[in-house]
Amino acid sequence: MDSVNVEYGADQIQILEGLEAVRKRPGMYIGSTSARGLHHLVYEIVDNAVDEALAGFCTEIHVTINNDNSITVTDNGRGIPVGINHKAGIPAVEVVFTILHAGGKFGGGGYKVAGGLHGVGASVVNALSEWLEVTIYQEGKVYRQRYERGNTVYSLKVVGDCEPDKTGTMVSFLADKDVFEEMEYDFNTLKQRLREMAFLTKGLKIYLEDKREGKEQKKSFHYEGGILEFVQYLNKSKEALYPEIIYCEGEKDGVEVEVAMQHNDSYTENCYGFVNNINTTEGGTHMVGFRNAITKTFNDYARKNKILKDSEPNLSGEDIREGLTAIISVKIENPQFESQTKIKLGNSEARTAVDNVVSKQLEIYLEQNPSVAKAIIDKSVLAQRAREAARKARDLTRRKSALDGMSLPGKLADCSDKNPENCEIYIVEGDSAGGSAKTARNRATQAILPLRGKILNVEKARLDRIYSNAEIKAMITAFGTGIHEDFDITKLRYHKIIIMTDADVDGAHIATLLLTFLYRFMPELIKQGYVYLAQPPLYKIEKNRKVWYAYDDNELDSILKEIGRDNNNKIQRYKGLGEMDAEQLWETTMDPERRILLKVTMDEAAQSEIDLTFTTLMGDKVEPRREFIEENARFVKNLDI
Ligand code: TTJ
Repeated sequence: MDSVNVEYGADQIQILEGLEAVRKRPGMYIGSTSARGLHHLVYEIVDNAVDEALAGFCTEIHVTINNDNSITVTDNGRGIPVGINHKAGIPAVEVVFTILHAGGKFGGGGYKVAGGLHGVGASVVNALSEWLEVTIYQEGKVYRQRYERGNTVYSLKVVGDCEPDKTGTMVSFLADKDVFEEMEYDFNTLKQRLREMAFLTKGLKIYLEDKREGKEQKKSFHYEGGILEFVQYLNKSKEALYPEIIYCEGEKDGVEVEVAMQHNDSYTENCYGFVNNINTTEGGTHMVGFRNAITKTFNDYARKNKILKDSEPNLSGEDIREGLTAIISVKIENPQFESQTKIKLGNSEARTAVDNVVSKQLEIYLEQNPSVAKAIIDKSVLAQRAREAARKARDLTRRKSALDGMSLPGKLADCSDKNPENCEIYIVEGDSAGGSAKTARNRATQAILPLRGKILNVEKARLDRIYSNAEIKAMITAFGTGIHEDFDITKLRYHKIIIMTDADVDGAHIATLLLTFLYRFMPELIKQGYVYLAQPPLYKIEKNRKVWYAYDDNELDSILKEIGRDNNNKIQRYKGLGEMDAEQLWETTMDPERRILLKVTMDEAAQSEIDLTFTTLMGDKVEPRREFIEENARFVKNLDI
C-alpha cells in the first residue's frame, strides 16, 4: 500500500466515526426519529437543490416518493463537483455525503442554510439511510456512488454517457428502519413544505410525485410572483382590504430583503419570517426590523396627513398589524440563530436592513396610494379602540378576581384533586351532555365545563368581544393560565383539556371553533400537548345482552362480521352525546382505561398552513372552504370525530 492510500484509509476512519455519531444520536441532528425527523431527511436533500436554484443555476426540482418508500430528488443544476477535493483527498461529492458538517461550501456563491433543524448536511441523511445513491450528470458523463448506512459501497465511478449539455444531481435514499419509528411519508406534509419552498424561490419549478401503489398522485409548484403570490395564497379565503399586494425588495449590508404584505378584514395577524428559506417560528431581528418599520411609517404618514390628530396617541404596532398577512424573507450569508430551537434570528444587521428597505419603500408606496393608506389607518384606529375596550374589560376581571379570590365559573364542576398533573377538564357541548358527564365523571380528577351552543368564532370577532364572551371567560378562568400578556402556563390547572362534542357535523364545527380559540389565544397549550379530542362512539350494538361499541363504520362492520349479521342484533346510531346515559358515557368516552383520546398536535414547520386551515374553515368564503375540504378530506375526517 502506498502512502497516499494509507492517508486515504485514515481519512475514512475519521469519516466513519463522524457518521457513527449521527447514527448513535440521530435526534441531535434531525430533531427526532418520529415522522417529523423522517420528513426532515427529504427537506435536507431538497435544501441542497434549492441552494443551487438560489445561486441561479437550477430551475427544476423533482421529488418522488417511490413504491419502496425510498425518495428520489433530482435537480438540473450544475451537479455536485466530482473532482478530488484536495483537503480530503476524495471527490467533492463524497465529501458532501460522508463528512459531517461539510455543508457543501466550495467557495461558490449562493447561500448555504447554516441553521435550523435542517441544514445539517447531506451526510446526515446518508448516515441515517439503509442505502443512498447519488448520480451526477456532467460534461457528457454519468457518475454514480452508493453508500449503505453511510459507508461507501463503491467509489465514485462513471456509469454511462449523457447529452453533453445535460447537468444535474439525482439523489435516492431509503431511510433506515432501524433508526426511524415511523417510515410512512405523508404526501400532504411534503406538499406543504415544497409549496412554501416554491413561493420563497420565485420562478423555481418543484414537482412532487407519489408513486406508492394505491396512493399515486402528483403536484407541482411554480410561482413567478414568489412571496407576492404567497400572500395572495394565504389571503385567498379572506376579504382583502385593498386589491394590491404591497411589495418591497432591496439589499443592505449583505442582507437581501424581500417583503410582501396585504391586510384583510379579519382581526388576526399572520406575519411569517424566513431566513434562507427557513421559517423562523420564533421571529428574531428581521421581524423586529419589519415591525419597527411599519409602526413608524404608518404613524408618520397618519400624522403628516392629519388622519391622526396631535392630541391623539400613536397607533400601536399591534393595531397596525391587525388583519395583516405578510411574508418577510431575508437571505443572509451567516445567519446566527438564538435559542435552543435555532429558529430565532440574531443578526443585528438583519434588523437594520429590513427596517431600512421597508421604511423607504413603504413611505413612497403610501404617498402614491393614499386610499390604501387611509383604509389601513382607519382599520388600525378601530383596532386601537377595541384594544382599549378589551384592556378595560380585562382589568375589570383582573380586579374582580383579585377581590373575590379567583372565583371559578359557576358552570364548572371542578375536581377535588389539586395536582394539575392528575387533573383533566372536559369541555362539553350542551347542557344535557354536560349533565350526563357530571354524573359519569370521576370527581377526584375529572372536571366538567359545559358550554352552551355554538361558541364565538374568534376569527371573526375583535378582542373586546372575545374577552367579554361568557363561554370564553369561563374557559380562561377554569384553565387558570390567564390570557394575552398574563398567560402563564405554569398556572394551568389541568394537564388534559379534553374537547368532547357530538360525533356529527355540528360537533366537528364546535370542536373546530374551540381549537381555533386555543390555537389563536393559547397556542402553548397545543404545543405542549395538553389538548385532546374525546372520541365518542358512533354505534352501540347489542346482542344476547352483550354490548359492543363502534367508533366508525369500519369498526361496526368488523364487529358485525364477528358476531354474525342477524335479526338479534340491535344497532343504535348515536346522534349525540345526549343520547347516552351517564354510565354509557363513562364506559365509552370518559373512562381513562377504555376511552380513546386524540392528542391535538401541530407541525410548527407548517405554521402558515395551519393558519390557513383555520381561516379557511372558519372564514366567510364558501368556495375556498369547499375546495379545502375536498383537498384535505383526511384532516376534516380527523375533526369529524
Ligand atoms: C456547488 O458549486 C459548484 C457547482 O455545484 C454546486 C453544487 O453543489 N450544486 C448542487 C448540489 N446542485 N445540486 C446539488 C445537490 C442536489 C441534491 C438533490 C442533493 C445534494 C446533496 C446536492
